[in-house]
Amino acid sequence: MLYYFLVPLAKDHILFNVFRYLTFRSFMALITALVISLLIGPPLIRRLRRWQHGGETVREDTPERHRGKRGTPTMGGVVILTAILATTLLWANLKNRYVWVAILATLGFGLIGVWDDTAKLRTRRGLSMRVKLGTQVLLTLALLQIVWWQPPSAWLPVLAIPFFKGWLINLGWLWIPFALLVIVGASNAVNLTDGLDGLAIGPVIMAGGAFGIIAYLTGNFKAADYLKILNVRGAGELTVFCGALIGAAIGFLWFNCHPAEVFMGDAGSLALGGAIGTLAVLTKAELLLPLIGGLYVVEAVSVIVQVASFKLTGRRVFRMAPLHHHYELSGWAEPKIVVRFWIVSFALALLALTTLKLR
Ligand code: 57M
Repeated sequence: MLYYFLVPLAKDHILFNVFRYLTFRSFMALITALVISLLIGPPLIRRLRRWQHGGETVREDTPERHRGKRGTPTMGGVVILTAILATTLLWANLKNRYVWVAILATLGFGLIGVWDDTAKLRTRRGLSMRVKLGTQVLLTLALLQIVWWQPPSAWLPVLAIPFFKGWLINLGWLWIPFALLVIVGASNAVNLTDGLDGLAIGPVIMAGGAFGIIAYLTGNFKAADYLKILNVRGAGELTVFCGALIGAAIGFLWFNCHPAEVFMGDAGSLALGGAIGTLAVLTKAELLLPLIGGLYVVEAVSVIVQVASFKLTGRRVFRMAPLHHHYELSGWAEPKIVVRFWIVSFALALLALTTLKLR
């Protein structure tokens, strides 16, 4: 919004020219989202605690040390959503189609999460997997139409292979189900990971930073040409969205660090995963997502391996899945698990960025 109103003033006052710069607006978005989340966090958490009459219940089969978490309010994701959406509307160029796809993905997945969280609080069961997945698929297909048809973008179905400069695969219409899998998969992988204080939100900060850099480079013709990556005109504006994502995530971490005052709920985990998956698709970094969101992938794969092994052999591979519970039952303290998982996540995000040069 500020872009729309202030950039035209640069004709009379050169100072307003600064609002034209992506770097300035992205940095200001990070600061704005951080301040918003820190300011609205306390009153919202108090309201969630009051409304939830003692917060989340903890399942019987959850590791013993989670018993003390009973009563922690959930749906703290509303803090994250508010900070991201308000900040992006304030600092991004709202004539940019990709910004709207990112906003609608975050809001849409977040509303599905709110629906599931309120159902869980009311009935302790939540939405059925069929309803939850079905609404996610319909939302994602609707979003993909926005980028697929207006105008038809030649680069969209093309996948760039990391490490191999110039190796491109054109999926054609198959890109639609592929992009659907990326976005819905990312959303549910973050959801599975959100099982320890700060565990899911930390890697969001790293993913926001990595995708912010990738969006900036992908949207910059000279940089994309130099790095031999796909140039997506207009994708650079997603850097502002990534600034908001990072700021909101840091602000939420202030309340979600151990011992957590609030859980993000599906309202946060589905929204953040949907946002990260959408960023990967819009910046043509789909094949880098398994690195940038490496922790989420490992957590989801640990569940798949555990369930498959149990069904096929009757034996578990891990003490408990997702992987963070395995380390809990191995005696690791919660903060130790979280910080070590963050370190791995950070290293994987850095590795992903090096592939932009090592090609
Ligand atoms: C999402 N939710 C947390 C909180 C958060 C198929 C199976 C792998 C599904 C999986 C499952 O139920 N996943 C749901 C994980 C829950 O967190 C809530 O959910 C929101 C995220 N969607 O925002 O509202 C609990 O996690 C803890 N927590 C924190 N700090 C946080 O900041 O401590 C969350 C956020 C919270 C709190 O205790 O209540 C969760 O763990 O349910 N199931 C599991 O993950 C279960 N694993 C399991 O059953 N493994 C089996 C098979 C199925 C693979 C096996 O290993 O044999 C574990 N989770 C629970 N109980 N609750 C273990 C059993």
